[in-house]
Amino acid sequence: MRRRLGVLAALLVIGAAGTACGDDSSTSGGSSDAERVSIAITVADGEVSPSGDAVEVPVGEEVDLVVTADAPGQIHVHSDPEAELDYDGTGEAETFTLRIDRPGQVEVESHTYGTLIAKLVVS
Ligand SMILES: [Cu+2]
Repeated sequence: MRRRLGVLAALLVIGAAGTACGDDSSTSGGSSDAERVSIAITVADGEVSPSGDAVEVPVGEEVDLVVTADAPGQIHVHSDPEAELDYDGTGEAETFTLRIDRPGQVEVESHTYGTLIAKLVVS
């Protein structure tokens, strides 16, 4: 599936190059100005929010999980490789930065409370 997309993309690139032959002024690929995704996660009195929201995340871009909790715990990110984020739960915001290099769906769970916090839709 991904390989076929890759071939398609390569064909499109060849087609584009044919029309702009010899013109190398287009330095493409700068996606650094993309809006950074930040997900605020709150844990209070054993309740975790959000609970299962789908969040669109660009592939390969950094994502901040900003955790504010009233007790220590752990967030589990079902990425590949997985990430286990231990937060201190001091009531102060704690920021964890992720980057997911592969398209797909990544679940962010609270293993402390057994809930789904968010689903990252990476594309
Ligand atoms: Cu998990």
